[in-house]
Amino acid sequence: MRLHQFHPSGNCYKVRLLLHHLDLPVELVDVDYLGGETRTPAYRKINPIGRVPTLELDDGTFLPESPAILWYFAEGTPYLPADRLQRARVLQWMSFEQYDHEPYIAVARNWVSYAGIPRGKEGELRERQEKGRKTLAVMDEHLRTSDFFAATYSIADIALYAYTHVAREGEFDLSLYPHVLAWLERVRSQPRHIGITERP
Ligand SMILES: N[C@@H](CCC(=O)N[C@@H](CS)C(=O)NCC(=O)O)C(=O)O
Repeated sequence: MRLHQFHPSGNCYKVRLLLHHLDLPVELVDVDYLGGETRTPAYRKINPIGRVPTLELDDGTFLPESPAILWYFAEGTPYLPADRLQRARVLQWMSFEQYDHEPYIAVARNWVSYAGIPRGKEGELRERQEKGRKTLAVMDEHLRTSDFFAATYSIADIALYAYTHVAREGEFDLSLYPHVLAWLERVRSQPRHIGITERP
């Protein structure tokens, strides 16, 4: 099994974190996304949208999109609850992550700390940061009365942790969200947790 990935990407880290929890070995294939490798015809053959991560199964099947990869591995494990409503809760927060979190918090981080702010997009960066702050406030309110996003630690927490714990790299002040900070610690204290820079 191989994971085509860019190591600093939170989307790729989500998958590495779950695989490490599950003690499933994976070969990491580094893709130079900042250098344009995801846009090459060869890469688009394995992922038509041209993004990382892409999972390559042993039979040569490719599965793109971090939520799909997380779901694939979490089935039948404690990281995806069996209860019907709780599964829907996991999907609810994973959808939130893709629509209300990643486009603001991950993109701000990428522009500020990795790729550079595209020319003329300084105003757009401020707008994305404003929307990201609203997202963090929604998370903080949920975590005021809940330890995790569903009833127990799940792939919803893994998906949301990936870019939240490095949100400072996108100029977000996490000290404004005390319940988020406490949840980050709860996630870090889970068995077999690994950090974003570690290579399992
Ligand atoms: N919805 C996708 C988003 C993946 C994504 O945006 N990956 C970025 C790196 S973090 C990428 O490959 N970007 C390449 C590009 O846009 O050209 C997922 O969750 O896997």
